[in-house]
Amino acid sequence: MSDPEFSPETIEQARILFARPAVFVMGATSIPQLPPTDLPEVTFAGRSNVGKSSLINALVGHKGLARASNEPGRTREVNFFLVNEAMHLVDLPGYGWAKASKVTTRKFQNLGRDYLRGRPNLKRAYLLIDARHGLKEVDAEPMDALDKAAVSYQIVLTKADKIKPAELARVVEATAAAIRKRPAAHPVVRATSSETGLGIADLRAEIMQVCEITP
Ligand SMILES: Nc1nc2c(ncn2[C@@H]2O[C@H](COP(=O)(O)OP(=O)(O)OP(=O)(O)O)[C@@H](O)[C@H]2O)c(=O)[nH]1
Ligand SMILES: [Mg+2]
Repeated sequence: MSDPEFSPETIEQARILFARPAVFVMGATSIPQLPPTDLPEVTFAGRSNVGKSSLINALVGHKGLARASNEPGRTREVNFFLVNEAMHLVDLPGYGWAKASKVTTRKFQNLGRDYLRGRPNLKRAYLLIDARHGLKEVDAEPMDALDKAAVSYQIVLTKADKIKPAELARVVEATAAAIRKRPAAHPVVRATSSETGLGIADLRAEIMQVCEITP
């Protein structure tokens, strides 16, 4: 089902944009290593294992681009992927990774937090939430930080294929209600599945627009 907010033309332009080769640029383990801020970028943040890397792969139609894995804590760097030489998709390490040592977890989380606060070219942060679980306490901290830093963010529900459509609709609604008073949160909650492709075409169109890419 397509989102009425994007015309068929926009959806098609975005499909073509994301069909162009996407390349891995670099993985930064510290703030000074981050690439220059001359291109627009969007980033994907969220709990470990929520499906950040898989979503990037679904967007660019390339299963092996961002490394995804069942083992939480797979992504340990701030990874930059260049699309059409025009914008970056940024894969962040996950938070709430229980298996890692406290020190390691802190290091990734601080890196993610510093990245989110320090990128003037960051057009939007997508905060990924597992559709089966909805918002959890662990998600409040990043939302507080994004609200405080006035970084525009939007909730994307992942793994929507794992629940029934009626349940998905309920989670979308409950999530939208829960973020209503958050100043930096975009009111629209998107539902996606990297497995079935649900919501991916609309997300491509939105990213194309927020990055102001013109065909
Ligand atoms: N069924 C289903 N499984 C998914 C979906 N997205 C991701 N997964 C699975 O969830 C697991 C975690 O996915 P990743 O993309 O590695 O998650 P991540 O958020 O990048 O995890 P970290 O890098 O550890 O923070 C993998 O086994 C994926 O195959 C989805 O839309 N549907
Ligand atoms: Mg990952």
